Amino acid sequence: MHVKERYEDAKKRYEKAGVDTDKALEILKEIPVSMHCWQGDDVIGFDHDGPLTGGIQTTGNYPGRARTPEELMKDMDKVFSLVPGKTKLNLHASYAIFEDGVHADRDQLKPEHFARWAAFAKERGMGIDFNPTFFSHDMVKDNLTLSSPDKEVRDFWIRHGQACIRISEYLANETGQPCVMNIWIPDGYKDIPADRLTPRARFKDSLDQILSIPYDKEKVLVCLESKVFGIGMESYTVGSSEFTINYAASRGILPLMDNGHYHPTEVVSDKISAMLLFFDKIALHVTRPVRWDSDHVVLFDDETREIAKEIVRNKALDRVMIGLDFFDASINRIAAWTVGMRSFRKALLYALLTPNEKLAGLQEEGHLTEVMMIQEEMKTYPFGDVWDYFCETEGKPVGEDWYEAVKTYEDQVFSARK
Ligand code: RNT
Ligand code: ZN
Repeated sequence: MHVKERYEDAKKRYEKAGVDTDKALEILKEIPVSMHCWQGDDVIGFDHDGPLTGGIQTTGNYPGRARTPEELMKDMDKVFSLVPGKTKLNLHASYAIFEDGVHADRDQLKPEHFARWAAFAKERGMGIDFNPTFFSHDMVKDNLTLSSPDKEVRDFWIRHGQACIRISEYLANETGQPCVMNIWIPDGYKDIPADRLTPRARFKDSLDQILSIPYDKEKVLVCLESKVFGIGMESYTVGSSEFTINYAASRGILPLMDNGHYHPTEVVSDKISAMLLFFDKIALHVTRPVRWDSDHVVLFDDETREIAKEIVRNKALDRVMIGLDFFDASINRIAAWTVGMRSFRKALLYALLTPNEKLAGLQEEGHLTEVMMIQEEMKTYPFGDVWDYFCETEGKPVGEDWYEAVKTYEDQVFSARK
């Protein structure tokens, strides 16, 4: 049976369950998902030679890592050709492009250092999200940046944060789409600290200084990402969940939740509704923690589906800024990106194909047996037929066909990168 015929059959089955598949697909293709540039080069960037620091780690040594802006852009284009739906580009400050070799330090970065990225996104009709890079730099002293006791260190990173707001506004102006600018700092201590308050007070003050410069709040959506621990910062992080939520709420910025940044049995899917009651907008880093914040490739798994359901059924598609954040260096990086992007889009489709209102109504009336029964039965509905049809109508490969393109690319392009 052809993709279209399979779709027509599936559509009838979903109709009986109270789900309009055509409408679901219309919504699905417009949901922006931000693709992080850093999967392509193991979070290294172009502005330094040193290693990845800040308590995050890539493991693996698969051939083909992008080493230049040209290689990274080319790799991303390959991914874009395999991934259906609306995509945004997520950049880190460390991916600045210095023309004619004129280097600028992090606190001296200017919009011009991102002009080629702006042009790249514009040509593809994409928006750009942005991140200051508070790691992999020698001004990170003793794992501290904005919370450091050393004023020189703090001031350097405050200037970096301010520079990034200006760059974010420039990117928003260039692309005509708001720029989500996420602040994450690694700051923390390996062992039990003697003072948990003072570093947090300094972090708070540093953030206030970053946000004190004028910027257009419609165009730049500043976020703050929390984290429970990092490698080498196991006992304490300055930017804990409580710090971040309270800071964001009191300053009118967005909290960002990364689902690798909580205690192992905590789930972000359960937090979204609570946050939506108090924030106009929130942001997510969707990742896959395996035993720790390992940043494995996002899959179409239970928690990913549950996160997507919370966004869809709470009618929060324009209030939750979705970005992916993973970096696996042990497998083909184009495939890693493609699987992650396709998986999250699948999760969104799964949520859109769930009879959400009917289920909520049953819950309200106390029919909890039926809620469980329907949720289980929906799992074996012909979801794959709708997904395949979506890929086909978007002009993207159906099923595992995309992997052929990745293999050809690996043979032709990666083999020359040794
Ligand atoms: C680190 C945070 C952060 C980074 C990226 C590269 O634990 O998740 O978001 O992964 O900024
Ligand atoms: Zn993150």
